[in-house]
Amino acid sequence: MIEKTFMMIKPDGVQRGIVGKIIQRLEDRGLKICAMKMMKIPKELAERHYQEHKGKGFYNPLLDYITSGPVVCMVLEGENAVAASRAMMGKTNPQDASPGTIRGDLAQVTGRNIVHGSDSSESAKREINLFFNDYEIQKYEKIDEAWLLEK
Ligand code: IDP
Ligand code: MG
Repeated sequence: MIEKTFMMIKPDGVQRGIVGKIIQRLEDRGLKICAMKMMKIPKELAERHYQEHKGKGFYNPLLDYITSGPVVCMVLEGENAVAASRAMMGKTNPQDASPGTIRGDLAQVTGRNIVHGSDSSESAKREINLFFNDYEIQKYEKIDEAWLLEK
């Protein structure tokens, strides 16, 4: 099933200069970039994005972390894009993330795990709407689609 997901390179990924490396992995997998922008997340948006974690011990540090500098937000499309991108990210705690995953290769601790990705198609829809307007999300065909997908 072709679907969209929301992904974000967190402030530590931007500061560490690995934005290109992370995007390269997503492009290499064949995920289509439908939207992309850099922004510094306002506190209110961070609270809405992470509302499911309100009340947890890591909630306030998480808000501080995610608002600490610019992030790169993306909408990606592909076959089972939600699960595919989660698998590419690896486990939340980089110590548990397999080598070959973004977190397993490029991060060390949960509080600085460099990427966010939607965990279900419902959260993907919610997060895409939270971060992007319709006109920012591009609809286009890529020339490799006939070779990448069974179309
Ligand atoms: P996910 O990003 O893999 O979906 P969630 O459980 O949704 O993981 O947590 C959201 C984010 O909150 C994590 O990516 C991480 O940055 C932060 N976080 C989660 N648990 C902890 C923790 O125990 N300590 C510090 N930060 C945490
Ligand atoms: Mg999550």
